[in-house]
Amino acid sequence: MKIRLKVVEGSPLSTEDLARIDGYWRAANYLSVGQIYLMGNPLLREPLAAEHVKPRLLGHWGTTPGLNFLYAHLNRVIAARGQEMIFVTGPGHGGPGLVANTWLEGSYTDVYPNIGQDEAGMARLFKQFSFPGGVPSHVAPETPGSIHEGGELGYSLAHAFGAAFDNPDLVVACVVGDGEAETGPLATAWHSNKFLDPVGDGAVLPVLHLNGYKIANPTVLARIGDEELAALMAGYGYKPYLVEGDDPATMHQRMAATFDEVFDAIGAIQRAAREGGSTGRPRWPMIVLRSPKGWTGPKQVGGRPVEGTWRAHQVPLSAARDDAEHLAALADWMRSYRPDELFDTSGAPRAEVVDWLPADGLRMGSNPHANGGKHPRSLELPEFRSYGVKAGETAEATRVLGGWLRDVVIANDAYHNFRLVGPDETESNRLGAVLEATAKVWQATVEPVDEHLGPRGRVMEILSEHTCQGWLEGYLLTGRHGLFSCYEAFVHIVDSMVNQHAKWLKVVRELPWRRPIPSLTYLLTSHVWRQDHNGFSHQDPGFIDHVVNKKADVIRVYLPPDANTLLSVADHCLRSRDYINVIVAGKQPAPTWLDIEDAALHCTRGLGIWDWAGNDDGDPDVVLACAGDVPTLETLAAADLLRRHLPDLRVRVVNVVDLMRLQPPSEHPHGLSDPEFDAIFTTDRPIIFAYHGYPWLIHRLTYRRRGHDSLHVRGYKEEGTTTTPFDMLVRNDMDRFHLAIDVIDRVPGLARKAAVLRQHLHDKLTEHRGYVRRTGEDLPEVAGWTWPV
Ligand SMILES: Cc1ncc(C[n+]2csc(CCOP(=O)(O)OP(=O)(O)O)c2C)c(N)n1
Ligand SMILES: [Mg+2]
Repeated sequence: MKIRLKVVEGSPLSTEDLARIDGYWRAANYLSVGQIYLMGNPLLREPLAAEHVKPRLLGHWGTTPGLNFLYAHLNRVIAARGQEMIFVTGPGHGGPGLVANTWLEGSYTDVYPNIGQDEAGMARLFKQFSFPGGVPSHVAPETPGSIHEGGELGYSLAHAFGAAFDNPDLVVACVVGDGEAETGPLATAWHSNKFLDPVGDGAVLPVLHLNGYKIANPTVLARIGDEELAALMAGYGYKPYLVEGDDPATMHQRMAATFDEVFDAIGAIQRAAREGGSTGRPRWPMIVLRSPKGWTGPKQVGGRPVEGTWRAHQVPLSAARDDAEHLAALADWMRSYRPDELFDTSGAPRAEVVDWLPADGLRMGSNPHANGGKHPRSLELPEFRSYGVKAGETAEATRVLGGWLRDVVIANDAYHNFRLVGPDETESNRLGAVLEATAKVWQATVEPVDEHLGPRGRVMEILSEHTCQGWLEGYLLTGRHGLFSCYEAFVHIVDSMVNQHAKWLKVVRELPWRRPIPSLTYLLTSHVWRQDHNGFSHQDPGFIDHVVNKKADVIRVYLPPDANTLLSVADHCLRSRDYINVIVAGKQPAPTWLDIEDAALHCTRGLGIWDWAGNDDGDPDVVLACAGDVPTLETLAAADLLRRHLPDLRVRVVNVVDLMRLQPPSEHPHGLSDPEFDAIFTTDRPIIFAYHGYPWLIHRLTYRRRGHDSLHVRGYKEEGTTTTPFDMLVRNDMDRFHLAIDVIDRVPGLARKAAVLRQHLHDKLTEHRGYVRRTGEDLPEVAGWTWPV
């Protein structure tokens, strides 16, 4: 079978419709160019002069006319069908286009009343763009209707699908840049169609914007020929359409005809699944829009072709302020849109340009889905205390959490507002209990050997951390809730996406019109200390270091030491909004230190003295601090050793759940005050801190504390391999024997007194090394150690 890009014939637009849509498109283009270049004379009512042109010309023209073209035609679809739709702009550098469209439709003025639909408003609209104190050049949080900045390319399609899940009435139109399509995250996001349920989910309409170029190069997809491109898209499971050309009138007819057919097709797929009981994976449509980069802009500048080439990417007439020829070309270019036909004497868009746009509730710039969700509701969270484990019992923390999450799924089943995402690790991470209540979504073929797969469900698994992250972000940005469970080492794959989401969250805090969204919560498990059968490649606790670089207002890091504290932390995180929560917790059998009430109290404090584990009587000789489940166990084992062998030594044990408590309150909203910190950690006693991750982070967080000079941190020093759990600790000097030696070395006067014990501890390490190499197991006294009751 020869696969082709389908071209739809037809001229559905009447002469009037054509004039309206073209007028609207010209207006959007005019306003886009105005934003890039002008700081005065917005309607060109006087001859364009150098002082009207911004001194720094910043922005991207090339992608913008194509975006405007699509926005105009989607408006036609929305108005004709009453279709709920949002617009995801992959090439987010086309910011002026989305600002122009939302201004034309009125959404912009709704949220920024000072940017009115008149000449003064237009002047401000132009000047503020890429201008100090103004708005960014991308489709940033400041842009109404946006859930996707598009600054870092690659995430549009995953975001679009995330927004469409559980929104059955919504269509997410997603423009994918042909350069963007070369990125790994975008390339794999096409597969999202195997996870979209035509019954319970909405639709995504991908439009591959094949303008042929990136910044200075052609794009791969523009140079492989239509046949290969069609085969690629068909291979991804889509039915590809082509809209190609550069003559505006012809292109308007083609686009309208194609959208008519494509939206009919989307409706037919949904009806067949929802009413006709059709099952099986639908072949959703996608569109290739092949139009010139910088369409309708200057054809040539300085004798070189610009329109339809990579030279149109940014600012084609870059010397418009200083060069008379560029200035004249800019004036000609802007006048080519015939602004007098588009704007009335007050500067408002003329009625015929905008009177056909969608009604208030359906404008893409003010669609509630893109601002906190249409029906946002908090999760129903079952009482986590009922899932607690008795103190002293051994439990697998994530398995305990899984039981609670199963019931979170059940409690919210009716609201379709909770999803768990992960790269095929739900069961490996011991959260499998959720599958008692729901399926793993899978629209592709199911074989008898498969378990728990179904066309719809709450669990989303694809071996692409990028796609998981993108889906979840899209889901959260449209007001729903979720959890990303991931191996600790591999969550680094989405470092960059986290950066972008953190930036988004920082900026929305300054935008009063943006509604809060549920937090992005990670459960990082299968962590560095327990990679018993995977070894070094799977050992990397650095994600915490990465996220703490972000704005403190946005970041929360939790290291619950046992199953009960994990329950409490997870409950807290799923209630929170506008944060990125990182929870690191183990999945291996481990002791439960606190009963559920104490766990809840401890988590509320964020860190605290475990008086039952120490004997300091208010005046410690040494503080043993710990953060993380494995470091906590080692610290308690060290405390036990010291108390048995050095009964006169006064030991204080401090456990840290909320890492950001270590920072001063001036740096993080969770920061402990200095007097509290000093009271707990002392200002002058040695602090031996066993930390889950790279030890330097603890220094970074505490460097201003008075007791910092006495702080000695043990953690992961990049010494990893496939070995026993305890050997991992020994290799990184964080085992109980090293911790006890650290105490002996640092408490003044102890070295001499405890010399024999020190020697004994060293001997233990020697014994350990021999034993693990001989037997492949940890010393029974180590593996079998429990807290003495
Ligand atoms: C991940 C990433 N890498 C590089 C860039 C720098 N960059 C900005 S725009 C662009 C070209 C984009 O081309 P395309 O997606 O085709 O967009 P359009 O042609 O519509 O401008 C590049 C490489 C980026 N923004 N993000
Ligand atoms: Mg391109």
